[in-house]
Amino acid sequence: MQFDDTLTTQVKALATQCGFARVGIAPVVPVASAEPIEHGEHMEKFRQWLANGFHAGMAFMADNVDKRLHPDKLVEGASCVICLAISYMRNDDEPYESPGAAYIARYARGRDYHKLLKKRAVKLCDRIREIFPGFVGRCFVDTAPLPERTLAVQSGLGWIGRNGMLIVPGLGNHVHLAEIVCNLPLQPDTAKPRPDGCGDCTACIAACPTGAILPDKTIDCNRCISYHTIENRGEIPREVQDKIGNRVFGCDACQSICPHTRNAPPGDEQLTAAPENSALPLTIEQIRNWTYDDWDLTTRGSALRRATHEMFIRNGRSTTGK
Ligand code: B12
Repeated sequence: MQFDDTLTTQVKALATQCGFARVGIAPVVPVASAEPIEHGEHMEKFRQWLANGFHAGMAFMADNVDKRLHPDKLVEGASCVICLAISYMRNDDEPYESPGAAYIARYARGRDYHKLLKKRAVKLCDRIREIFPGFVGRCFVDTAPLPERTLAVQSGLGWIGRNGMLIVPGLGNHVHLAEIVCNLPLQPDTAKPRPDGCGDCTACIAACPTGAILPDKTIDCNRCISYHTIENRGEIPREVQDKIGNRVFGCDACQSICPHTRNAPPGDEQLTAAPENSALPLTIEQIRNWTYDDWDLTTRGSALRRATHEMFIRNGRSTTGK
């Protein structure tokens, strides 16, 4: 394919204008086989992760494996993936650490990132169409069978940290990702993959309360507090409950400890702003006694809505309160 350098520069400038903190271009060729980055590493790890049952109860992770390894199958005629990132870094942890407080993962304290990133990505598509009328593309945030972290690495946005997170130089790992799989002749950023900045640091592995981080930078969800509080619809195993502390939705332990996060600047203002009806921070006692209407109001416009009312009550009862 003949790449268009001028268009590549224009699209990247538009992405910044639409509110994305970082933008990179990944090739759309199957993540399983593209050169020159070790795409095979992703494919092998992903298959092994599933085979070992590390996806726990998330059966959907085993669906559409073919698409997940071949993003070009999501959009006919696609030639590249525009990878986008926004930071949700925040420093308002104090109220969540006081005695009796219910800990909510940082990403879920602000506005629902799915909606905000999608809105900005759709706006970006509209702007692109103005300069390239034949543009065909689809926007994705989190929910599609797309290997978002792998694509982000392949677009030069950052590297996969030992905690499994995409770490973006200058932003850290409190970063959300979005993608536009499209037909533009954009120059991929594969020539400048980010070097692994973790070095010998294993702080995240030591910080994980349940030992869920595996040596190959993937997570055993059977042990992950984030999985159990957000995705697991059944019982939380006793050994996880014993280590859950005051977490009622998600976990930030492996991110907070990361040296690349400690000095990260505050995240996007709109993304970190509280949704209209947010009642956060709450106490564990309040969560344990949450009515359906309390849940319905507080989770509106927030990623918290991924956990049902019943799950919040269960999570509140599973905490050790500390
Ligand atoms: C399922 C899921 C979960 C599950 C499982 C998490 C996991 N680590 O697998 C649970 C519910 C536990 C979860 C938790 C969280 N999640 Co989540 N989750 C996802 C989802 C939907 C799929 C992830 C997935 O495919 N997992 C399977 C594993 C095997 O794949 P992987 O983690 O991507 O790892 C691959 C890469 O690392 C790659 N790789 C490794 N080394 C290398 C090297 C090279 C050179 C290359 C090319 C590739 C490569 O190979 C691995 C195997 O395929 C993605 C969105 C998406 N569609 O991708 C969001 C996503 C990963 N989650 C996100 C977030 C924010 C979180 C939490 C921080 C929320 C919280 N505070 O509780 C935690 C973080 C836990 C952690 N340390 O990973 C963000 C992460 C952004 C980032 N900076 O990395 C994503 C991308 C959503 C988004 N659009 O912003 N999540």
